[in-house]
Parts: sequence; C-alpha cells; structure tokens
Amino acid sequence: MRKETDVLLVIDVQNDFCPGGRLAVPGGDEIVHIANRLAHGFQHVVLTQDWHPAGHSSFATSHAGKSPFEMVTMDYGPQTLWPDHCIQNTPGAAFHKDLDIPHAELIIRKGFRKGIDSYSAFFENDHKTPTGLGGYLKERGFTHVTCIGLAFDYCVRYSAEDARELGFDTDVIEAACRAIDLDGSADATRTSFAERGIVLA
Ligand code: VGL
Ligand code: ZN
Repeated sequence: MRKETDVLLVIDVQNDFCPGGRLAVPGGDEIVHIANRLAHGFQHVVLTQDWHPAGHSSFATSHAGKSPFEMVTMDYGPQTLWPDHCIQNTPGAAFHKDLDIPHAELIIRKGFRKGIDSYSAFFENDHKTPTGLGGYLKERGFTHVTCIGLAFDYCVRYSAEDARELGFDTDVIEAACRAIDLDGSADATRTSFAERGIVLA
C-alpha cells in the first residue's frame, strides 16, 4: 500500500475517450482494468472528468470552416480544435462502465467554462485559472502525485507538468495511459517529462 502522502490522479477515463466515443483514444479502454488494479494500491485517489457545455469553444463545430484537429488562436494562446466530446451529463462524459474505484475521494470536473479549454487538472489552458485541485491536495498534505489515464499527451501531460510545477513529486505510469499522438505529441511529452523531472514509470 502506498504512503498516506501519495495520491493517484486518474485522468478522464470517460466513454468519449474510449473506442466508440467521439474523441476515441486508440486503446483507451485497455487501461480501465489497469487503473482499477493500480488504484487498489493507493489509499487516496482523485478522478478527473472532462466536462464541457454544448457549443464549447474547443469544439471545431463552434468555429465556422474549421475541422477537428486544426489549430486556432484563442485570446489565451493556441488551441487545438476537437470533435464535440464529453458534453455535460451525456453518456460520452460518463466514466467507462468498468472503472471501479469506489474509494476515490474527489471527482474534479474541468473544461466547464465555455470560452476556455482545460487539459490540466490544475489550471485551465490560460495556465492561470486554477481548478482548486492544487490547493486541495496541499491542504490534504499530499506530497507525491502519480498520474494515469487519457490522454497521455494532453490531459495527463499537462496535469503532470502542473503537479510538478506546484512542487509535488510527480510520476506518470505510461502503461496506464494511452496517447492521441497528433504530430509527434507522445514523443514531445516524454521529452518534456525528462526535462522537468517527472518520472516516467
Ligand atoms: C483531452 C482533448 C480534449 C484529454 C480532453 O482528456 O486528454 N484531450 N479534451
Ligand atoms: Zn475536452
């Protein structure tokens, strides 16, 4: 059993990120049982849930003439456009039915502001607006964050990077993640982790 000061962060294991979903990550469903098993080894687990309103600004359908996976410039910087996904209270936004972590202590929802996307569980994509998770984990006395889930090169990446930036010892278990892999984004993630002292297990 992992220490009292260790927390497992399970990122976005939701139907829309699994095969058959609207932003399916290849092999996304393969990590569900791995996540369940890993979670048994942690006393403390937090889940995240991508949770967008209909018509969210990260959806290509909100930008005339744009297609999914194109980039646009928002007032907070570059933003990849996605297929509509994880719309609040729809089946696509629900956790995968086999995700079984009853002892998870907190579910943090993100991406709920229409005009800004949020990959990281800690900060929205302006890198300024906090979700509150950093304060929560610090107040609870956690010092070590282990990240797993979907997608390795987006929400897991930016969550792990922000955890490290906030001073948590941070690792990512790659076997419990799957990547979208747009334009080399999976390799870029591994390089970035190495530069930042994020342990890739
Ligand atoms: C994610 C793209 C858009 C993720 C969420 O969970 O990695 N990626 N929204
Ligand atoms: Zn999203």
